Parts: sequence; structure tokens; C-alpha cells
Amino acid sequence: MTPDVRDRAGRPHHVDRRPAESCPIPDAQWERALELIGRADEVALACHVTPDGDALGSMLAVAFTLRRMGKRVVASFGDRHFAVPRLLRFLPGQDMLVAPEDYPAAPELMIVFDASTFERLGLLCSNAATAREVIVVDHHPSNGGFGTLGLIDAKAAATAMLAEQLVYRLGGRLDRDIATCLYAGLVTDTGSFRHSSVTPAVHQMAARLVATGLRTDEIARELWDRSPFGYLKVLAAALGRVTLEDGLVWTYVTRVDRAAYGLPYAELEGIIDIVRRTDEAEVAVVLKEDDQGDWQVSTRSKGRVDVGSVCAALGGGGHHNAAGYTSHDSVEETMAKFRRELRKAS
Ligand SMILES: [Mn+2]
Repeated sequence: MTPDVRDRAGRPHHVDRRPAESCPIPDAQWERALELIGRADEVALACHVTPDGDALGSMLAVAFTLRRMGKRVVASFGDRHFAVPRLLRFLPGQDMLVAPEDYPAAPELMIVFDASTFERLGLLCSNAATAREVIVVDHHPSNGGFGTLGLIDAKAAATAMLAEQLVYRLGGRLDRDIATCLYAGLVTDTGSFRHSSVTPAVHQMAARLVATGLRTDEIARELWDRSPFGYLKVLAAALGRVTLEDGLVWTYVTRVDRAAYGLPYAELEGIIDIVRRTDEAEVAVVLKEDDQGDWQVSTRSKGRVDVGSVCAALGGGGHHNAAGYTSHDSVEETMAKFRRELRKAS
């Protein structure tokens, strides 16, 4: 069977719905997920705190599908200051989002997206702890297997790939809204199809999504090609103090840098992508001071070093080439501890 997708002129467009590579999640586990969803009246969805395109996009795509099945759906993420990051406000389906305080205290069924650990649920940890069933949909190799049912494929380039499968298995139809959400996840986590995680299956999925008529140009502009003027000034400050030492390039951004331009913390996400360009460095680090005064540490590797394990040793997690953690130390201490772990991993 093929999904009912249409091109921009509204003509039916038939594409193969089967992924090119086999999914390591056994059918029995998908069946179990469908069974749990089938008997729930209300499904509570969640994704990791300060969601990226993959977390929010995967969650909203499944939310659309469940709503069309006639389920009551709530979706959220556990940020203290609940707000959809500016970059992701173009995603459809945000009327299904509720603040953590309005989230069911003990959901009968919770489905969690793109969260590698329980703690990544932030304020929704307590809701997950009391939920009767928790299905975890994720692709982080560091996923420890929390929840009552895991739909986890560490080889998938994005959680959106698993979300797409869930949509099909639920009998859902790929329309432009769902495709936009899934596409945002796919392009975010593959760095616009540039990362080593990109396989034929990734492009085949992209083909299915684009065939629904979504505007890839508009999505790209929303995600990467716009920012407030203050971003340029804050970027200038960050680049002004960038340091190169022995294969490591790093810099930091303070709350004070941002305050001068009223720039929200979430706007800092792209800085690591500029810093990591450095030819002379194998590893890039950006320390970003959040509104609470903690340092959110973003790290990238060109492949030789597993920053995922470095960050895991420092209380965080992520992937081989992209990972992060939170530090409560000063900039100097944070970097001293990071260098120590990096030496062990190199
Ligand atoms: Mn992801």
C-alpha cells in the first residue's frame, strides 16, 4: 500500500512507503504501541525541553494523526518558561500544545519524543513517573530505555523517521501539515542532509514529504536564514573571544551579551555551527549562559572524537558528533573539566 500523497498541483503522487533499510524495532513492539494507543481515550504527548525541530516536529506530526483518529490529544514540553522557540513557530498544530501546568498529572498513556533520558522531560518528569504507560520514541544511542515501551532506533537519522512510521502504522495519511512537521525534524537533525547519518532512507522519506507539496524554501528560511539584528551583535561578541587550542575551538556567550539586545537564549543555537567550521579544530564547544545563570554546553566533533561520551561523562548526552550538557561551574572550570574528559576520549 502507498500513502496518499499529492503534489503541488493536487495530483496523487505515489511513492514507496517502505523504508529502504529495515527498522530494528520488532513488529511486536509496534503492535504493542498500537494496542496501547488504541485503547486510550486521551493520549498525552511530550518531547524534550527546549525542543528542536526533531522533537517538536515528531510530536506534532503524531498529534495530528491521533487527533484525526478521534483521540483527545495534549502535547507539551517541560520548560519552566513555556514557549515554542521562535524558529519553530511556523510549525502547524500548535493549538494542540498546552503548558506543563495544564498537562494531565497522571496520563493513562504518554508518548515521549526525542528524549534520551527521563530528565530531558524537565517539568513533565513527574507526569511521566505517574503515567500508566510511557512509550518512548527516540534515536539517541545514549537512550537508557526508560518508559514502559521503547520504539528506539539508534541508527535513525531523526526521531521524525520513527514518527513517520508511527503515522503510517496508525493508518494516518501524510498531508502537508504532518509532512511539514516531519520535514522540520528530518532537516534539523541531518543538518540539511549533510550529516553522516544521511542514508537512502533519509532521502526517500524526504521525497515522500516533499511530494505533499510542502514549501522546502520557506521551511529552510524559517529554520536557518533569519534572525533578529541583536543576533549579529551577540555573534560578534562570541566570535570576538573565540579561542583555538590544540584541536579544540571554543567560545562563550553570557546573559549580559544577550541582555543588551533583548535576545532570547533560544536564538543562540546556530552559533556552534559557525564555530565548528574551524579547519584547525577537531572539536568545537560553545558555552551559552541561560536565563538561570547555568551554562548550556554545546559540543561538536568532526568524527574522530566521540563528544557524546564526553558529554555523558559530564552529565549530559547526545550523539557521537553532536552532544551537550549543563554546567553549574564558571567558564574556566567548565572548560577545565571538559578538557580533562576530552583527553580521556581522544
Ligand atoms: Mn533528534
